[in-house]
Amino acid sequence: MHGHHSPVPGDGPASGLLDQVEEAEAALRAAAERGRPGAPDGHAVDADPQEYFTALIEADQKIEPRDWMPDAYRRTLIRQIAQHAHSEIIGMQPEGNWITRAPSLKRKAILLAKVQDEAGHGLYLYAAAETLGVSRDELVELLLAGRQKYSSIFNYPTLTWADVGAIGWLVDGAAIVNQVPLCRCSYGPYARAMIRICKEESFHQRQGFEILYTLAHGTPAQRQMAQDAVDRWWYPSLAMFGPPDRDSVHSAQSMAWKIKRFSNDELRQRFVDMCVPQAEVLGLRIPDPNLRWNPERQSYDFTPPDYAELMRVISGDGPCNRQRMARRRRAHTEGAWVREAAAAYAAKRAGRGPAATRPAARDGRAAA
Ligand code: FAQ
Repeated sequence: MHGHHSPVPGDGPASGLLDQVEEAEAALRAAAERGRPGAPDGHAVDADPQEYFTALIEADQKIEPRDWMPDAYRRTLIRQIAQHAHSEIIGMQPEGNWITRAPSLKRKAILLAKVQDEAGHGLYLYAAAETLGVSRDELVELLLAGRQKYSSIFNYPTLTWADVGAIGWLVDGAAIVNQVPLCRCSYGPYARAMIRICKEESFHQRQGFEILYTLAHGTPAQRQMAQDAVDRWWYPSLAMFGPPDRDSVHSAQSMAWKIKRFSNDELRQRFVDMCVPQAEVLGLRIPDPNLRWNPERQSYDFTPPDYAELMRVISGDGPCNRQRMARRRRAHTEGAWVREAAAAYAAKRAGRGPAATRPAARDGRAAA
């Protein structure tokens, strides 16, 4: 119908977005081959560092860990990447809640794989943040002390099996719409991590869509369960994109630095436009009486989420904030022996010389 994203299930609801990930990957390679401005040998020796940084950004080159960067750029990236990493780790909880109760062995295996992917995304992101000069331990401490955030969305409860479908379709859908442009982020390690994450997220969205499709075409009770889940997850998913542009404190600077490529409201609109035709395929209703196609804007008009609620949830007062943090603290304490054992193992391997350490370092197990 309208829009470029095919809603046909076999084609995958996010296939248009996957093409954009491929393009971003090609752009990353092209930037590396092009070389850096004014520096045929890869070094700009006499340039003013601030000017050179700006020139790199303007030329759509990537900033790499070895490069000089303004302190505020570094701090912004640490804030955003850490928040993103924490979201992946905390985000394992709402779905983890259903691993033991998934309706079949197949569903259980798929959900288990998805939740494991999220742990992996957290690790790529912590590793990207570490290239900015902080350690994963410090970031975890900041989260546990309540001094860094994670996404508001993971403070909502998963009441039924259909919620696992709604999370995949809507929450992962929102995550991809937000994250595909981050594949073009100016900071190299973050952009590269996002490419891999987005490819995996598109599978996540597909599995959620498929769960909802199955329920929506099942018994009346299953259909009702699917609709109820969509009714509860729609507005919290819209709120994931952050405050409206007029209240977004970081957007202007982050866009100037090409960390963000689109504003919160632009991405929210894109998400709505992607979901409407997909909801039609699902046969489920988006719970917004004001949702309608606007031919002038070539987009859907919609009711925005309750931003006062978003602010309450962000500041710690959502339905599950306390439970999520308590469980994360407990898991951290109970996991201390695993970290100690991994560190002892890595030290032992390191003691055996480079030939022995190489395989362990390569598959990442040494980085406890
Ligand atoms: N929740 O000035 P802005 C996933 C904060 S997807 C909590 O607009 P910015 C995958 C914001 O940090 C979820 N806090 O900020 C998955 C700032 O506070 P600060 C994770 C929010 O950074 C799926 C303040 O409000 N995705 O995990 C939220 O320019 C299923 C002012 O806001 C990412 O993190 C919110 N919704 O734009 C896993 C993507 N919105 O830091 C498991 C990367 C805003 O000054 C299962 N991040 N805040 O104290 C971003 O794209 C951006 O950081 C935004 C916010 C768009 C989230």
